[in-house]
Amino acid sequence: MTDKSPENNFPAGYLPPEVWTWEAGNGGQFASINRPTAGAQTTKELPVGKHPLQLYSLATPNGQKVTIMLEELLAAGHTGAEYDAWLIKIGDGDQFGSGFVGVNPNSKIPAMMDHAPKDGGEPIRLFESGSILTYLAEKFGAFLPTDARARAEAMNWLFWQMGSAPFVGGGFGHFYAYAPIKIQYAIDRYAMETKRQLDVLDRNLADRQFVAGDEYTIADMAIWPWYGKLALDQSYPNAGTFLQTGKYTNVLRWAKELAARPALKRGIIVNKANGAPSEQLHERHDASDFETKTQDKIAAKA
Ligand SMILES: N[C@@H](CCC(=O)N[C@@H](CS)C(=O)NCC(=O)O)C(=O)O
Repeated sequence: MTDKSPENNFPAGYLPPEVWTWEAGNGGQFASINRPTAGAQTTKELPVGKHPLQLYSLATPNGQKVTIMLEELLAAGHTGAEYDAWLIKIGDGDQFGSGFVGVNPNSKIPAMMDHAPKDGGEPIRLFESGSILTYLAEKFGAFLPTDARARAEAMNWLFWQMGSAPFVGGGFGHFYAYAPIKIQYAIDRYAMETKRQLDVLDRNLADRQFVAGDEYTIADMAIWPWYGKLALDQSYPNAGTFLQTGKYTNVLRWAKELAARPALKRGIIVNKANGAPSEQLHERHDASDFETKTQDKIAAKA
């Protein structure tokens, strides 16, 4: 790779070497927990609770999608969706333990095991939030229309989210909020793309109640933790003002409607390990845990 004006690069004078080499921490916050190789870094088995579904996760937007779905399934009467949710502290490197890598070779939350698959066979491993949502929707016959047209539209928006959100999280969020230095080029590039995506969603929601039509589906559950929270200014400090998210009135209307759902409210605090103590349920093993095991309740008992 050649560059005619290395003084214009950042840092000034930087030229990519012939061969890139890794130095611990050279990707800033979050990259410091990662490295350019895959596989287990420690030997550590995963706990297994009493329920058929075992979730290993953290309440980031990707994790919240799945706990929203599980709570919606339970609220709709699908008792087979009972689950144990175990906390995976990605800042501490839990995702590189051998047990976790066995469930997700990509070392990212969320990951899940189904110990009671429909065919009665061996447990099934699940990773990638979109795959988990689709698996659950098919297993329980819920939140994914069976009509081919409606189903196609739900899948369109589910895959839209999976493909688009990395530009929001890994692009805009990273460079605006987390990078150790503010780089205008990067912030401009990803702010524009994030606003473009919000506009895509806003236009789509102009004449529909939910993202895929008049049914609440896994596409809504996947999109809300990313774009709903961003519109409601619950994602990155000051990002609502910076991106003027209040202008996306259809997204806001939809985001508020979903935020009022009791199952969504429960889902987003499962495996949450930051923020207000009353909104942190580190592990979830029973429906009653919401009443007794949030961090404020645990502190009050101590
Ligand atoms: N496409 C994946 C993305 C999962 C993902 O990026 N998870 C992040 C947290 S939101 C993670 O586990 N990061 C840990 C790491 O990068 O080491 C999905 O949707 O499941």
